Amino acid sequence: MQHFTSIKDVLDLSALVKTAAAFKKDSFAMPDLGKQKTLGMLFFNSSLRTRLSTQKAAQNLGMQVIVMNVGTDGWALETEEGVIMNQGEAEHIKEAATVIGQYCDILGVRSFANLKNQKEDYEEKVLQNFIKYAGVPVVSLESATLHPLQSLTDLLTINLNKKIEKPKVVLTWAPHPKALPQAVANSFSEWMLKSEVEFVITHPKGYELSKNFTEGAIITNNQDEAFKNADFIYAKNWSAYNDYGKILSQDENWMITKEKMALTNEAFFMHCLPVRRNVIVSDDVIDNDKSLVIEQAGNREFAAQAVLKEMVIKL
Ligand code: SN0
Repeated sequence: MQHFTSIKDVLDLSALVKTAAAFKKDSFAMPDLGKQKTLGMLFFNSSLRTRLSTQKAAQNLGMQVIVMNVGTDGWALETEEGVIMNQGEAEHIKEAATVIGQYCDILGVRSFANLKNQKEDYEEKVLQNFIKYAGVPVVSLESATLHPLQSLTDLLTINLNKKIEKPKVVLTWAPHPKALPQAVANSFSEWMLKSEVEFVITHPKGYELSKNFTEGAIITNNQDEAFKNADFIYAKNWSAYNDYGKILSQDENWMITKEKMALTNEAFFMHCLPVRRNVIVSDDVIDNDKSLVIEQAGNREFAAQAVLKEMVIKL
């Protein structure tokens, strides 16, 4: 694996999930694989799980890790070609990425959608510029449109908990006070469509995701209908894709409650975190023993370790 920015970079999905599961059993199985290799991690946005789990994963493989919150500590970066830089941005991404690339062997980048310009976000300008100029393999730590480390974790978590060969997995939109990116939902959909699951997406009208990531999924605006016979409920808020970045509904009837979960086949509850309690999900659901959110977050370490392993052996 050279770069890891979407499921398209994965040659053998089931082998990658198996590697992650093996690291969960023995995370120090390859303590020297990444010896004298450096992982750099750049955060343009906040992070808790991604930052700590990826750092831990790299250290399990014997890598060195350097981390920078570029969004707050770095110079504001210009991404346009040929502009006169007499505004706020102090440094062009061309120099920044090329310089940072000299300090590391693998570079992780987190850069959320700005939710103002659909075309710019979906072109993945920041991520693509790092791939172009850093000169080292790049791993997405959540980009404008995708969050593949999260999705690999989610698939691992589903596989470790499923009771039947082909479980029904439902991605459901849930309300949120802020406009959030589509990245987690896009990515989850893309990964589920390549996995042994029956995959259903449910959301209010207007919250259709980009077809590029959802082609082949069963999509319904009826949440109760979607929940019938579900084995896994994966909740996530996202802002509208077509009416780009807009909040079209805050309908609290879409919150995941005990009553909603009673419609399912005793489904597990999943969310990538951070989660707004009693907005996305009620306390009694997230605190119930069917909630996988803590295990899911724990699995982030092993998913990241599997990806870094594949990247390190290609260096
Ligand atoms: C991010 C998102 O993409 O939705 C990261 C998820 C892993 N979530 C948020 O930004 C939540 C922020 C909030 O205020 O609840």
